[in-house]
Amino acid sequence: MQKIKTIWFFGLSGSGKTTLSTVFSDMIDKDGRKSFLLDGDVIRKGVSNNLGFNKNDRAENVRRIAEICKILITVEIIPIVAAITPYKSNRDKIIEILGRDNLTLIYVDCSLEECEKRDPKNLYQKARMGEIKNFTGISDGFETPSASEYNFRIKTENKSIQQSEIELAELFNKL
Ligand code: GGZ
Repeated sequence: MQKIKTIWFFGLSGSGKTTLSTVFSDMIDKDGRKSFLLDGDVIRKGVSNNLGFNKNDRAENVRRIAEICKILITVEIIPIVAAITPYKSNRDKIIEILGRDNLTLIYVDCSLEECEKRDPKNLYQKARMGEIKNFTGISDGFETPSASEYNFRIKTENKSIQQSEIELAELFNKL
């Protein structure tokens, strides 16, 4: 991996973004380079703690993350993002901010059914009961990307974390 690019993992809640982005960040660090992980869930507890989950707030959240990536790149730290980034307009915005050539978009592909089965934080269950509003996949949309919208797709359904790690290692070597 020569040029410093942002690596942006996107997909449904529970698809595996946090797990894969953490593994990827470790691979970069073991390679002797510096990375910084920006996880939507964490960002929303600080930088974006005044934002909710309506369309405008999601757009603003994604914009802020992209701007942080831009700053990290100036100090030669590889930004690794894990954020749902649900709409095409969100993906277009990060391309506008960072530039297509400075960005590797990785779609973490897992069906809603499987994500809901995993439900590690019981968020889907709460969303089904109406306790969480605008929940992606349940009461808010996720626009499935066309192939031209991402550089790589990792399917996590029916796969162990170890299998996905092997795919990530292959991907790492291509970057
Ligand atoms: C989606 C929600 C919601 C709603 C709370 N919709 O899987 P998680 O728990 O750990 O990560 C999700 C995170 C979503 O933040 P992002 O910054 O990735 O979203 S976006 O890119 O759309 O701005 C989820 C949790 O917050 N969460 N409420 N209503 N996810």
